Amino acid sequence: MKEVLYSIKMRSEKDNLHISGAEKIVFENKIEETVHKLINRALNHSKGKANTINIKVENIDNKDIEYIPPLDIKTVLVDNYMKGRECAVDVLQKLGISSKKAIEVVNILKESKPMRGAILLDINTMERLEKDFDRGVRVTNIDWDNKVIEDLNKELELKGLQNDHVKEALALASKVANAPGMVAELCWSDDPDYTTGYVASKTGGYVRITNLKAFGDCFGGRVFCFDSSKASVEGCIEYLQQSITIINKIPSITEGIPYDEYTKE
Ligand code: WAQ
Ligand code: MG
Repeated sequence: MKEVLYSIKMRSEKDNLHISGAEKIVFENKIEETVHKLINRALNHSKGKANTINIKVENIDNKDIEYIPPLDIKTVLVDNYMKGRECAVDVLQKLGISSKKAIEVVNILKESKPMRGAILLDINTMERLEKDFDRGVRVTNIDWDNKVIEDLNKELELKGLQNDHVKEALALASKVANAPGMVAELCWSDDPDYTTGYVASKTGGYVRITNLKAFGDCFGGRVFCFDSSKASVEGCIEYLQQSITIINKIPSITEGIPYDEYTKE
């Protein structure tokens, strides 16, 4: 008999402001350890100590799980966040978004308010499509397969990328890129001590950009660029918020390249 898996969702707040969240899928014998780690994360966060922590543990039906591979990882090295944002515009343009719209996508994230979910943007009209602008769309039910986690850790360690941000963001971005109608995702963290962000897409992979915001800045977020002519927005939101996805392969990881070399590619 197959072992039952559990989805664990954590979100924490301080005075109604989002501090941190997490999505995990684990076997029963890992529930306690995982919940313990997530509570510690919420209580010892660079954005402040949470005063409300919500944890939800639900068992999931194995037959509902979709297994997908991760996006491949590239890293572009930039000297400062201004260059990084220029680079993000370039990557978005490579994915077929016009330069005017690509600049607007970066500006939308720059000007966004703290949210626990992501902005869902119609790349044709540049309108936001979330039902609740304060919350955004929250991607749930996503994690790495228990069977690949050890090899993944080794591979990331080898490339100097072994941290929770990378693992969690790559899993999330791989699911987002697989959503119907999705063109690209732009992200940088709201954690003041984490300045690396990325542009991810099914065709371009997971392109990390080493600096997308100033150190100490606690504004960040995600913009999902969606093409409303390719899929229904309801279907896309349903996929992101309801479907259960497990990443069951190891990504290929390319050595970091300086921005001026990347633009020649
Ligand atoms: N669904 C939708 N949006 C989310 C989710 C989610 N499950 N989790 C976080 N967000 C949004 C929310 O607005 C957060 O405030 C924002 O993203 C940033 O989340 O390769 O750590 O967890 O080195 O702070 C990317 C680079 C790190 C990693 C991103 O984001 C690397 C990161 P954080
Ligand atoms: Mg954060």
